[in-house]
Amino acid sequence: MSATDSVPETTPDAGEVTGHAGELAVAVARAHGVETMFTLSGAHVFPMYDGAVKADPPMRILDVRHEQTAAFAAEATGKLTRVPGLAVLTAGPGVTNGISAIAQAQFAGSPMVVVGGRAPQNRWGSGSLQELDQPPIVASITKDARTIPTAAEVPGGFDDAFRVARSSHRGPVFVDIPMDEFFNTATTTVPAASVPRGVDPDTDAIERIARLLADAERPVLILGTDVWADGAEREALELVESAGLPTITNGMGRGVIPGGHPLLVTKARGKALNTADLVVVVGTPLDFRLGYGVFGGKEGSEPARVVHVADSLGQVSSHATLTDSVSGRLADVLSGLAAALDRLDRRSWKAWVEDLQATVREAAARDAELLTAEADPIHPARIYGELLPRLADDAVVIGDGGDFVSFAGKYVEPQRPGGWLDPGPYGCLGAGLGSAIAARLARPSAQVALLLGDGAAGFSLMDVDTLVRHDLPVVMVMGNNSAWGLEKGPMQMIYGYDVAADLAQQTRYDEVVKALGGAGERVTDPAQIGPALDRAFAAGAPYLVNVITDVDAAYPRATFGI
Ligand SMILES: Cc1ncc(C[n+]2csc(CCOP(=O)(O)OP(=O)(O)O)c2C)c(N)n1
Ligand SMILES: [Mg+2]
Repeated sequence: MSATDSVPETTPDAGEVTGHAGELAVAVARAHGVETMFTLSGAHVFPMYDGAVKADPPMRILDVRHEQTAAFAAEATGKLTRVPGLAVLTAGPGVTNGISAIAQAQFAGSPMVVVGGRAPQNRWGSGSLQELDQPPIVASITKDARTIPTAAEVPGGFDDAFRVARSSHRGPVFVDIPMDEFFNTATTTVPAASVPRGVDPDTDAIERIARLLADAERPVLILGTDVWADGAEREALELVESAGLPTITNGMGRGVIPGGHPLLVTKARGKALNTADLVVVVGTPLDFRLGYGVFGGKEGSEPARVVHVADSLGQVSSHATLTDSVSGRLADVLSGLAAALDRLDRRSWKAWVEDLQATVREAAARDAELLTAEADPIHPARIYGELLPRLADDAVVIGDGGDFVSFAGKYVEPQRPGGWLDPGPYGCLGAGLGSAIAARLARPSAQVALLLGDGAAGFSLMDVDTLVRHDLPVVMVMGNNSAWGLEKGPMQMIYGYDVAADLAQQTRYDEVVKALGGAGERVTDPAQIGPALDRAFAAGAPYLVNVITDVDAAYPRATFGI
């Protein structure tokens, strides 16, 4: 885990400084723990570059080939390091190109600050280049979006932006600075950077929820992204182990309970959620990924009681029928629940846990068949059969694709939290290269494996150029079924035919990566996947393993997210 995972709660007040707005902005970002700005050049934001170059030590400038990559890299940095990522986007099209990633950060609760260039104030209304009023455009997909009107207000405005982005519930903040003021100089103070501590949870509610757990016969705990984002991963594991609670993880909650742990029952998810009598959901919304918060009631059981635990009041579900809820610092909620449960007499969950464990074993045996499939064309699951044994405990695994990434969600059970990046509930294709760039920087010595659908790759593959220019080795593993598979299957199901779902056959994306200065190969024989992955991990360069897969091996999907 990188040094940026631990940020001091406050940094000393840097005192009075004189500089142009870019220098002031960089000083504030650095005080908040930012190490890199992700950007694509535009004159409106030159002062940020000058500020980065002249800082002591200089701040890293990571320049990309599409602003979506800069913004996705900032989002992924926020997810991985829990320090807001910083994207610097030039005025107008630079900002609008970053919008999907900003929306994704809002949906996923990822802390990030996006700095936009802005046409000069002294010409506003005269039609200068890219004169776009940006805050109203991004207001609905950010926690805050505003123009900082003068250089002297930059330190305060930036500090606010970082504090808002990293306070619960986390998310993106947008600021822009008119060009004339960006180049202007001011003498001002750079405030001490403080990390918001979150809200104290209601201890009565914790006692009530502990009582519900103690009385439950078939409880299930679900741990989501905010368990990691809120720094509650240790307390979560302690609660699970001290109480013996069967647990399912999703999003960045994956790895909080390590893969193979006897209480991790994600592989028995259907049985667990269909027949539980109490489901306690922590740090993730009750959205389509969790059946909108309706559990139990199957196989002759009663509907389950549902408890929602969130990092902040606004995150507590308003649509689901909740038996109880609590909001606030998740570490305090989880340690409070462990302590309260310890004091209570509770039913034994032994038979329930053993039942789920038996289901996990059956599912694992079924998985093993596909993971070792010899099928020709290759079944996408076989790729994971080869990848899993090659992943180290601290690997960062990133998914950008449809069905191919759904298979990853099924088979990859990380050993540690903070190493799994999926797009989250916004589900935007194209985050792949930006996320991989961020992961390589945030975890310099870890494996970074980017799982790419052939369709998804089209959104960001040009940023292999960025990997090459900045010497960032990443292993890209492509499930190439020559189609938008996740759309082809459902369209067939609904209409009996499909259109707009096929891509060119077996495109040599590996040759594209080579042309950009990386390396790669195509694989058509299942026995060659493993050796190809070994070469990729040993390459020390951006490397694409382009595995040609069976388009008919669709992911067996129970929900389409509607
Ligand atoms: C930006 C964006 N456009 C379109 C979609 C709709 N979509 C979801 S999955 C998918 C297919 C992805 O194809 P590919 O990456 O090749 O993965 P496969 O399903 O074939 O494994 C599409 C088009 C989306 N989620 N995001
Ligand atoms: Mg595909």
